[in-house]
Amino acid sequence: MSTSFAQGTWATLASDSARTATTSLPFPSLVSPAWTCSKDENNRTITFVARAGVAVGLHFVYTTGSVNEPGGTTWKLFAISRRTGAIAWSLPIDAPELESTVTPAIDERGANVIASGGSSLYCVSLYAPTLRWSTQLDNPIVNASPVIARSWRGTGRLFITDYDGFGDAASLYSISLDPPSASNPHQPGDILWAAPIGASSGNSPAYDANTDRVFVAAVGLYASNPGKIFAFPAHAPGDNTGTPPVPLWTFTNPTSNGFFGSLSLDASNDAIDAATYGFSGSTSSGNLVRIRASTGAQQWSVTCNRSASIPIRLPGNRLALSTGIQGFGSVPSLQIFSSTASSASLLWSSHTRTWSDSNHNSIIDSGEFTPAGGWNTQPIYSSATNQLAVCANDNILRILDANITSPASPFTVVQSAPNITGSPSIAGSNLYAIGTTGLVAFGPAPAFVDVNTDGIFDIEDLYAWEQSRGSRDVNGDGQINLADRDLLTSLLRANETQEQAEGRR
Ligand SMILES: [Ca+2]
Ligand SMILES: [Ca+2]
Ligand SMILES: [Ca+2]
Repeated sequence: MSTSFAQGTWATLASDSARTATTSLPFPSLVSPAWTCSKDENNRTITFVARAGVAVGLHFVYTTGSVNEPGGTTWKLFAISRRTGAIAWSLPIDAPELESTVTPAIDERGANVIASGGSSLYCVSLYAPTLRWSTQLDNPIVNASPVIARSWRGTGRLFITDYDGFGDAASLYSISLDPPSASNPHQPGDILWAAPIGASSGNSPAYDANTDRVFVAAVGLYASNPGKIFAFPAHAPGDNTGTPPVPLWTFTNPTSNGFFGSLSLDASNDAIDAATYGFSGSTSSGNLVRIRASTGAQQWSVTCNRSASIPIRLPGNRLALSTGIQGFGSVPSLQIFSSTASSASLLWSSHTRTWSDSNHNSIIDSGEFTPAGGWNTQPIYSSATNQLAVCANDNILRILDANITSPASPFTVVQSAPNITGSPSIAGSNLYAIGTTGLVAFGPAPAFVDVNTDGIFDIEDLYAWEQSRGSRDVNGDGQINLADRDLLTSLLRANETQEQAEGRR
């Protein structure tokens, strides 16, 4: 087999449909990037969305960005070669609204990637710039990433929320993914239903395949009213009639704060964790809740620094939460909480642990502490090394020792990389993140495709494929078909782009 499958993938925001933001793999060395992608196929500079995340397939990194072309600014979904950092292909999309930071989602079964721009979703082949479908929602998609729902219970579905941050007209959408069949009258991309969820901004849904439930948080009816969390059945009798299902349960936040982010699901412990963003009140304006996934019953609520980031489960009944903003009485901070079945408490905050009051005014001023985290960045936990990778507003990605068990536990930076702005993704031995100079990759380049097994990757591999010689299952799905040829062609294009770029230097 010519293709290595140890290279791994990162399919969606926070890694998986439960939004665990956890990897079983160690982080790579951050000493120097393997490559930085900053130019498109025409050597024009790409502007990526600074705080966005990226999806990673076996061969390509998927993310959106803009390019200044002679006719104006064009937004595109880019597929970037994991081996070389060169653009393999791109596809135009609508411009995102409100500097939306959306992470694309990979549907492995359908071999597609789903991106968003404006009010539209775009479903594109993983291997070539082939648009499978696009669907327009009622409102723009802002900071919300889709979740792919696949289980034995029915056909594939995608769930996404649209934006109405301070009104009451946002919805959770159920969208069909699979081709029509005897039991499925819908075309891929059809909206099956749109369930009203009030005000919504940045609320990425999560999915549990065992119970076939979709969970989504929301801002609340208006910004000064409590946030909500809803559970919906992913497949319901009314799906073919366009009637949205009634929520299985609705949780109402005990404070007046709303949820502006996603939630994490721990199905084995029947738990959902989510944090709110409170607009006033220093570093204690938000709250972190744990509720039962089965009933929506609250287990506990604890005060936290404001956040739209997803809480991360750590060993020893602890949670990590990226919080805060520089200003408005808040500061960027990584917070660690400890919990029991019925209560939780703040154990540690990076801003207080690293604070030195150098001007002796008893106020935590900018520059007196080490920033780690922030309300709009998503850290990753590595269970292999017990470390957290977290970005901050100083554009430094830090890997921290997560062995934080008491207020006295040190703030230990194991390694760091400068000029990183976006939420990191881990795939195999690689870490990818958007930075100030482009998309950056760390770790060794993944294995290359070698159809004719001569030890190099070039046009001869395409000739071999056309002549039915060699290892032709390029995408490793067990079948040999045009998807393999598409992928091979895209990989060759990225190789050529790379060689041209090197020739220009
Ligand atoms: Ca001070
Ligand atoms: Ca070859
Ligand atoms: Ca194949």
